[in-house]
Amino acid sequence: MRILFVSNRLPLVIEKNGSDWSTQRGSGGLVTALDPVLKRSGGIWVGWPGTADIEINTLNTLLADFSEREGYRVAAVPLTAEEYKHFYEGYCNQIVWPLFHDLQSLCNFQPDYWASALKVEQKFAEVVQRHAQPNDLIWVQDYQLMGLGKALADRGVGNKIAFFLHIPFPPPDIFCKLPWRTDVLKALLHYEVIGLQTMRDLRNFSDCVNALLPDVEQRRTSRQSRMMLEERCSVAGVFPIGIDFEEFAGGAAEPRVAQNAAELRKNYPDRQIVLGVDRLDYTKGVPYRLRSFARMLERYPDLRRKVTLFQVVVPSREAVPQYQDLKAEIEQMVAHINGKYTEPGWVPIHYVFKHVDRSELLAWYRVADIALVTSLKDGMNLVAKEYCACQLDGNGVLVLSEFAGASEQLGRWAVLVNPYDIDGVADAIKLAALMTPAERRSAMEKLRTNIREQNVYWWLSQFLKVCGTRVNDAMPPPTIGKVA
Ligand code: GDG
Repeated sequence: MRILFVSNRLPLVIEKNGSDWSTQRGSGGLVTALDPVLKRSGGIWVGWPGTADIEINTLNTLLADFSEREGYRVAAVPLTAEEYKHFYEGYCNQIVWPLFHDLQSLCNFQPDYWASALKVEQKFAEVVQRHAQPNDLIWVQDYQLMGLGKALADRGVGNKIAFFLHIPFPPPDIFCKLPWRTDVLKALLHYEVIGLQTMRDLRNFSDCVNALLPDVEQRRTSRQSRMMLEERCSVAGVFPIGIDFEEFAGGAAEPRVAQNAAELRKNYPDRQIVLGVDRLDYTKGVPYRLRSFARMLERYPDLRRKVTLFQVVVPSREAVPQYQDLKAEIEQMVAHINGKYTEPGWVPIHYVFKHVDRSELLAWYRVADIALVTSLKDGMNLVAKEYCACQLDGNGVLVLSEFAGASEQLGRWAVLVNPYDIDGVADAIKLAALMTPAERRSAMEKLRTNIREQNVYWWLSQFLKVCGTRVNDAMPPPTIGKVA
């Protein structure tokens, strides 16, 4: 069975240097995970190419070159500048994203955005239909395309169609704020398989279906719910996404990364490095984290000069006004805290606002004594898993938000926090900083074992099994094994 992946963005970045265009492979766990499956199954990836400013023939040539180089086909869904604005910036990022992260006060429920979403779904459906072969599994990714399954069914596409939601699914009292709640829920039930990250999300989804679609008959087991409406049946299940553990652990062991890590360590002698790595996004809880860090310095003066927070914020969605405000807020807070606490030879917060290259990121993961993952809500949070994978010496401590999906899997061995509890997070940083080497190593070993076993290939195989694909045909061999 061939897989046809659909995501909002294609797995590539198109760049212009002077008058020349080029493509680079996109980064991130999803691309790493899906890439070998696509190559093996001769699959195809459908999505928006990431820019509206390119002439169609140039785009087609670029995509053909990319396909040749990567070993699988990609097909573009071109969007106009207005569609980008109303669908992507509007419907996706000013409605669904904040609402599904329980932040309904940040939503902008513009009716035009919904109209645009319906139009864009039709555009995606048209391209998918053009490229789908009769036996393809069509696998749609993430919140931007919740309605695509219905758009495909309406066109008579008879393939098996599955969906995976990377972000949380909200509880009914929040989901019901969505003006198009019933349409979205009914549309989701056109997927045969609906993948969710955690039990929390499955429970919320199932409760929303109960509340809004009482005619749907549900049969629940602990990790799945079979939902039947008229002649259709969908299976909603829990599939926590993993990372390519070996790739991160192996990358962290590379000589260049090891040297980089040793140099970083030399710059922070006798000091614990506390690391935060986040996309610029209000869901990641960076301002609360900074407040907690400052509170820790205030309450525990003995820890001053002994800890330094290295905070990376990666630019993201900067056209959306709330993201611009967030950037300004973070910068003001960093300046304020540093202004208040800096002493000769010690600056409390090192702040970086850029995309750091992979080897630098791995060096930070490897060297950091504590990782602070304090999202207000998160589907999973891959940074938490990547950090542990790169902890080759096993000395690091993971401080993890109880509202990140990762906490369901990793919470037993992390220092769990409520990210809104400023005193609680301040105390958790202190607790982490004072943990003994034996305590740290014992917890980190268990974290790493879990993340290695439930890696991204495990995630794929669990999902494909429920879809009824011949897993071994679509999958690369599992990479569970010895690591450094
Ligand atoms: C969504 C859900 C869910 C970050 N900074 C740099 C960099 N990164 C990479 C990390 C990691 C990825 O970005 C971020 O992944 P997260 O999972 O933390 O968050 P989202 O982007 O919000 O992802 C989330 C995920 O989908 C998967 O299902 O876990 O809950 O919100 O891979 O490594 N990479 C490099 N430089 C950086 O500066 N190279």
